[in-house]
Amino acid sequence: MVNVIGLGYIGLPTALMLASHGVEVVGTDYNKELVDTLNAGKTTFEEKGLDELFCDAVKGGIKFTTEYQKTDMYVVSVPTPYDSFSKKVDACYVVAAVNSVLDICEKGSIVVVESTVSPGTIDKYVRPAIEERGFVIGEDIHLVHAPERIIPGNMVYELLHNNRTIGADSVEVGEKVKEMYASFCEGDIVVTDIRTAEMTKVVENTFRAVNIAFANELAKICRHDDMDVYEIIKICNMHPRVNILQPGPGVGGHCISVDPWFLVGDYPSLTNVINESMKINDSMPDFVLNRIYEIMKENNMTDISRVGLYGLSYKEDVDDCRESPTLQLLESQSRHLATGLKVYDPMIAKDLVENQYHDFDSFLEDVDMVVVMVGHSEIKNNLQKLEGKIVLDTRNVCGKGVYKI
Ligand code: SAJ
Repeated sequence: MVNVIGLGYIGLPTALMLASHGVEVVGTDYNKELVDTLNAGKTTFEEKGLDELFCDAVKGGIKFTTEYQKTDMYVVSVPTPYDSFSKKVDACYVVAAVNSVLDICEKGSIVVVESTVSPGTIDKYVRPAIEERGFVIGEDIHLVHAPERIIPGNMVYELLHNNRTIGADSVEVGEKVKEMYASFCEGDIVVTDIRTAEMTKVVENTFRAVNIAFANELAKICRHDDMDVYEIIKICNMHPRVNILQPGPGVGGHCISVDPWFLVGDYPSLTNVINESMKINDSMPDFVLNRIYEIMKENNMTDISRVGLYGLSYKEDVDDCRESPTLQLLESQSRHLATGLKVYDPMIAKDLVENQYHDFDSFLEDVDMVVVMVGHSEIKNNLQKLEGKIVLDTRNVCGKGVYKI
């Protein structure tokens, strides 16, 4: 039996995937409300294919509970928040989960940490916590780090098809964990050591962050001299060795906007490119806010409450708002003591911010200018609704003839 600890964005799909491929799974989360929702037959977030996977997992006998289970295999997928001041990862939830496993596990159990951690976290925080309890690692308990790689918006497909990395102290234990993941994973599974696995995960996300920052910097250069950044990127990408990403209103989500800071926090004097890249990405919401003011001026608009932000989530077709550029922009606006921007997102049912609408048409009625912050399918399929509005399209989904970043 596998006990998956933490049923959030990664733990839940992983538990469901295992259970729908013949593995006996119990999912544990300390949030009773979340467990009750799952036991009532409902999933807890929007994700393509998740509901179907949930049905298969229920047929496969998955159970959800707040209790840790006595077994020999644990997968820990709890959050790893980072301290925005020190830029360091906070491993407290991982350590707490491992401690709870130690309270109950069988001798020789394997604990697989899936949560993203900064390189060295397992050695610095997890091993000492285990040893302090008198357990001998490698005998009483085995430690493994198997960082997840799935992208929100295409999680189910990527869980099945992405290659995976497993970091373990011994090859035998690594191979045992590989066997578990191979129950559903059709990609290659590489077994390496823990430190390398920790580093690869953070490096992958840092690679993407730096490349997005490059696109964002190009957007700023092009804006400065009124050049079309999208046309330039399109032509550059026709070169066989160039593949530039897309500029946007900022970088959100709990991965790419966070993980590279772990490296900056740990190696401050060695991370110039990464540090500058993160600063460029973080500057984008303010850059968009300035664009809004510029465009309002150009159009003799004075009332900011006639401007609407389309999209609150951190990217298209997901309902996850963590570190979202729209939230960052609103925060920056309120720091400048200006408020009044209207907001609408078809994926967000809850009231999260002031002046939030839940119906596209009423939102459009109340604004003269629409700022596309997220390119949800809804807007891509309803571009005609924007006719007659001033449009600032930060995602390049509205075609030509509108303002861009
Ligand atoms: N973004 C841009 N321009 C681009 C691509 C993305 O501005 O060209 C923005 C998005 O709008 C979003 C942010 O960057 O705000 C991040 O989105 P994303 O789709 O690039 O990535 P995430 O954060 O959803 O998922 C990433 C993935 N990592 C990599 O591709 C290296 C995923 O595989 C990881 O599993 C995930 O982080 C994670 O959990 O670490």
